[in-house]
Amino acid sequence: MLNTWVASVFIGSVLFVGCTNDDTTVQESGPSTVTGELKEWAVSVDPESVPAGEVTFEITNNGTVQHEFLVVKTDIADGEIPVDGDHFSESLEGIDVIDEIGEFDMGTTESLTLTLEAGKYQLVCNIPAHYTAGMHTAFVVE
Ligand SMILES: [Cu+2]
Repeated sequence: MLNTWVASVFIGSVLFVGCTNDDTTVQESGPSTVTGELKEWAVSVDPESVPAGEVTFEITNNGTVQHEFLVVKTDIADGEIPVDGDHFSESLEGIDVIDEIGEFDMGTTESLTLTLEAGKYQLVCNIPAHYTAGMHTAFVVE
């Protein structure tokens, strides 16, 4: 019964898109916003999973040096992407770098909006030595 109800709400929101922005009951299937932080040496985001579709990452560099933010689709376990020297190759088999926020300054926030399909992801910084130092976190799109 609940599934039928959710489906009809969703269909209704598609038919009347733009007219029902105050309807919070469709929030789970709508665009998602993920806020996150980069610092030495960690990546943290909230929430850690979102429904498939449009996702906006709002990422703040709270570190003391520049960092970057890569969205990587991969089934490889968090932190286990094989590195070649001090970082991993972004054309490595088994990973798909969907997009990135290039290196940006400490104390600033950058945003990145993507359409993500279901799967396992890692959110990482691949500046030399940063990934192996701990700048990665698992992320799931359902
Ligand atoms: Cu970094």
